Amino acid sequence: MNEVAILLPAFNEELTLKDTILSFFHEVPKALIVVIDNNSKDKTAQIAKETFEEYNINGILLRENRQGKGNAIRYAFKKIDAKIYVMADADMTYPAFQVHELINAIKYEDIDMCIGDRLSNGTYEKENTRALHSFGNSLVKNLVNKLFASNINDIMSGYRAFSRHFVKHYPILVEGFELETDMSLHALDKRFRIKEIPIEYKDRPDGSLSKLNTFDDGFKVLLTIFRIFRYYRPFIFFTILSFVFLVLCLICSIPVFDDWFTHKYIYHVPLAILATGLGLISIIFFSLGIMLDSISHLSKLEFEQRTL
Ligand SMILES: Nc1nc2c(ncn2[C@@H]2O[C@H](COP(=O)(O)OP(=O)(O)O)[C@@H](O)[C@H]2O)c(=O)[nH]1
Ligand SMILES: [Mg+2]
Repeated sequence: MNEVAILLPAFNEELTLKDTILSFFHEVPKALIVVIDNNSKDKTAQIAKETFEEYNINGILLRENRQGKGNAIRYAFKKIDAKIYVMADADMTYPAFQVHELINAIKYEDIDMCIGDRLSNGTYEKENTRALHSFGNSLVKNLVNKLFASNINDIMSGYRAFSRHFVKHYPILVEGFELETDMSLHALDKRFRIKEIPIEYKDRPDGSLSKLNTFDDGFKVLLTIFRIFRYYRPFIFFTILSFVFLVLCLICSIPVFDDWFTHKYIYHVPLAILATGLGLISIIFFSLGIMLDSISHLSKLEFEQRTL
């Protein structure tokens, strides 16, 4: 089995793929380097093959038809056997020279997921000019840290190392760029051992474009927040909904109660019916919260037993 596999998802990265492969090859010559191509329209696949041949690199080119980084990594996680996995971008933004720090955390400290943290030493803010992107990042980060009582700096970093244990027990259900957040959530929720190491981040070289669209992904951030609550904290989510409907119910019932106490008769019949409906919805949401909370508890229990 390979000691280390370096996974490079690549979608139209002809400008930077070769340099990225070589930079990692230079640091860890024995590692298996895996490029996962996803219907690239440029020479990405060809460049991967040629670079492997030219430098006699222990490399594999995987192809995944379903578009998205999540799909690409999912395929690689299933297909590739290694003791330690590293994931990085194929765009020369992450420092290959720091890969040893990530690998050593997995190897010697029994860490399951080591995150290369772009935010702690300020290089990301300096290099990355997309302000909205940083805003979305910190919104989700703060929420996650509150909900999981954790202290992760860079929840969306694409530079990480994983233990085999993590890789083989991580069901990837996301298709695209939600991947990194999902990894962090899964690791926190299932209480894997996490460590962060500050890394240097460089913006893409001129001419190379990010595959991330700020507007689309801003919307995805909102979806992510919604999903976090729904899947990981259903009790809070449904209790909040239940509370909203309870408040509406109480507001609608004020005139109804007023009628009853002053006239011993109810004149606001439609309002009384509305209040009843709102009250029932509130109860339904609350019950749902309790039920889904039990289900999420059971799934955690089952996961713990399965991964003992
Ligand atoms: N296989 C595959 N890789 C992708 C896809 N989208 C992005 N990537 C790769 O994932 C990495 C991260 O994407 P990037 O555009 O750099 O995102 P950013 O670092 O957040 O700006 C890069 O190496 C991309 O080539 C995709 O649909 N399929
Ligand atoms: Mg990138």
